[in-house]
Amino acid sequence: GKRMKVGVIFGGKSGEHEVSLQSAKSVMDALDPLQYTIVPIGITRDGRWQVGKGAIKALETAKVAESKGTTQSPKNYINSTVGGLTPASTTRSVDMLPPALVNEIDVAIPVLHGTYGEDGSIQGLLELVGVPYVGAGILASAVGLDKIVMKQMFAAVGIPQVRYVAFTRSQWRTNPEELLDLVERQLAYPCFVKPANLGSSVGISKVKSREQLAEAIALAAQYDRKMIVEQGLDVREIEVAVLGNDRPMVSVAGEIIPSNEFYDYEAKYVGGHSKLIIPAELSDEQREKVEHYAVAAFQAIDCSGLARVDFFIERATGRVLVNEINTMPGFTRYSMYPKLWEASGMSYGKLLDHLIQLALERHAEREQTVHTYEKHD
Ligand code: G1L
Repeated sequence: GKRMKVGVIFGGKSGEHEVSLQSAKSVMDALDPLQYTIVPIGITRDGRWQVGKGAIKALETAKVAESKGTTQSPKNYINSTVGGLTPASTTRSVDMLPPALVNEIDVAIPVLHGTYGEDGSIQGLLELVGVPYVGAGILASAVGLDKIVMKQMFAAVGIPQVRYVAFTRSQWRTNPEELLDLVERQLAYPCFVKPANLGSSVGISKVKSREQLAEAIALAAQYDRKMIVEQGLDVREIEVAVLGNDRPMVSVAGEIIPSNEFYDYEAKYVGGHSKLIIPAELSDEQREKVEHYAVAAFQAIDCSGLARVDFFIERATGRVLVNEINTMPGFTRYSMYPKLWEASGMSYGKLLDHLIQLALERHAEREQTVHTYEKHD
């Protein structure tokens, strides 16, 4: 048959531009050229679309030019803006999208971090233009990026989690002392302070006193409107990969042995020396709980395609707690998610085949839904 045209969307404005490029390259390298024609679709740091062969080069050289202090505009860009950097009149229309995205591709693979990639924005755009895409939809993407809403969804279906206190920047500013009292009533030191949103670990602190707590909240408040303080526990960190739509499969579990005091930004994205142990050593009972709660978490946020579900196992009690669900996990060949499937017998290339199939199935399922209302007689 004819080769399927796969648009790989990558880059974007947020902090993890490089991570996106690395994952996108991994994906494009692994897609079987006999089955797929790849259409690279880049978003530059300043929010312009960059389509076709030159896209990856242009995004890389744009960085070099930037650091030299020159603003070199790439040759084949389509002058539209994803962010709010140019006047709305020139940017906020659907016909400013790259024609390839709308007319050419059969399926899209969004490989984007943060603001555009995993908060549901790019998914919304793809829904609007009617292009099937890999991974979670708008709702699950948005919920998966908001730690507070995520925890509320998990709590609603009885998934065990660590104790936490959630609040807004404005609550903090209005009465800091009252908030510190509240946290100290609910939790014990050490605890973790985190912005509710960010996909990465920026603005996260581990605190051991009221003074540190206040400082950490002030820091987190710079990164988000909403924040969370979580009970620190002595835990093992276990992760599993979930793959599917309505009847998702769960991979073997992996364990992360962190290199630093906690799994921070450095360890997570800049190489780091955290070790992965696959399969993780778990009791049968723990393994069953991990598998059960992984699917429960996936379904609680109405996820589709894929997600990595991260667990804590409390050393003192052996209790299994869900930490978070990540709808856009690291996705190079060496990332936990693909490695977990590799260990479960599915190669990186086959995993991509599977994800593309799931994208098409989800799209077909959506098209079966009636979107109009007619009076029945
Ligand atoms: F290929 C998938 F499944 F669609 C896919 C694409 C991208 C899975 C995971 C990711 N991950 C990311 O894009 C990232 C948030 C790690 C930035 Cl590279």
